[in-house]
Amino acid sequence: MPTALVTGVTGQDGSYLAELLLKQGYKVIGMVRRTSTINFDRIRHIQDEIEIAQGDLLDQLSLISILQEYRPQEVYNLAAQSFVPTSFSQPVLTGEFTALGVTRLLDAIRIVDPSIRFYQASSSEMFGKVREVPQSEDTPFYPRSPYGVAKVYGHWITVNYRESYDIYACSGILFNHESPRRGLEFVTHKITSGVARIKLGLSKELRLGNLDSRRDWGYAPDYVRAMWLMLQQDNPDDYVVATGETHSVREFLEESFGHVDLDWQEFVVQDDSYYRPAEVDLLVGDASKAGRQLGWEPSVSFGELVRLMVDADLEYWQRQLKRDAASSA
Ligand code: NAP
Ligand code: G4F
Repeated sequence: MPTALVTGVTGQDGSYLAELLLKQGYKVIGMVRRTSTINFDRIRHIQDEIEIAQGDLLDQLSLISILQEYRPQEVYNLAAQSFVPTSFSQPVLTGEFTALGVTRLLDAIRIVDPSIRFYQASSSEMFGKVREVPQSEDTPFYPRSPYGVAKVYGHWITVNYRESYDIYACSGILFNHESPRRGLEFVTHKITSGVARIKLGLSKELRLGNLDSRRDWGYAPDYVRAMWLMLQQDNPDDYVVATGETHSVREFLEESFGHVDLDWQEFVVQDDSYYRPAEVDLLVGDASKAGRQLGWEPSVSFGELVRLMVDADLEYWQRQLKRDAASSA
């Protein structure tokens, strides 16, 4: 039974990747950082099937100790400060987690077992002010946020350790991917949760920032499959993972409010406080290399993604309403 370590297992991608690895017969070690309140909402259903190891990307010794104790063959580094606006207000902390954290983990691998296969969660945010359309593995980076800058560092240190120390290290340049498990602060889930609340009479408005930016939005479970495929090849490499379609935030609004027969323009309020100091206007990926070499392709369309997220939020808020009604009866 192979063993895999997943950092960021409590996050959106970590939870889906842990499910996939369990299905493939792996022993899964999920690294979690110490918090005063346990935050296992996304992994509660598999909590008994995985092992939890305490560690932090800020703490070198914890990373070395986990590798020494569990001896994984594969390490997926999904942990990061992943919210772009926070990277503007906490740029140094973002650099510590999202940039230097990658080096700490790669150094732990180099010290404990350089034969470990390593996946780094790189991001289309690295393309930022895009140099070409669509963006591929060969497109130059031009990050537009401290988060994007930190991810560029994480990407290149992964390439550098591969070339310097012969580590099987891959960087997956993943475009935005979403699901009902997406953090509520990200625009897709903020919108679909808002739509459900408005439909059920729990909210009257939805406050948003820039509606013109365009993203290549895919479905998270498809994207974790690409991560796993990258570590199963003969040679390590870097891959763009994307749908190849781009849509504006406005289109996301039309589709999601339209799904419940509402007109988004009656409910959305534009709020300057959600604008960023620098914006990434347009992302659209060319995943043809992943298609050719990994046999990967997305399985969920933009419309399907929006609808499944709205439906999941409607179900969630309906359940909450029933619970509230039962407890006040
Ligand atoms: P997410 O939901 O924000 O999850 C981030 C995870 O990192 C959480 O489990 C968090 O733990 C953990 N973490 C944060 N700081 C840590 C630290 N110092 N030590 C240990 N763990 C720490 O992110 P996601 O959407 O699943 O994304 C996974 C990875 O892919 C991230 O690296 C992200 O930057 C990258 N990425 C995401 C997308 C996307 O569209 N989702 C696209 C490209 C790249 P807590 O639960 O304790 O906070
Ligand atoms: O959902 P977002 O916050 O995602 P963003 O900034 O594209 O970053 C996500 O995708 C990256 C991959 O490219 C990941 F690496 C990163 O970790 C993260 O998962 O914002 C999307 C767009 C932006 O242009 C933003 O300005 O939506 C716009 N937006 C408009 N109103 C908003 C809002 N974003 C948020 N979060 N909240 C708003 O109210």
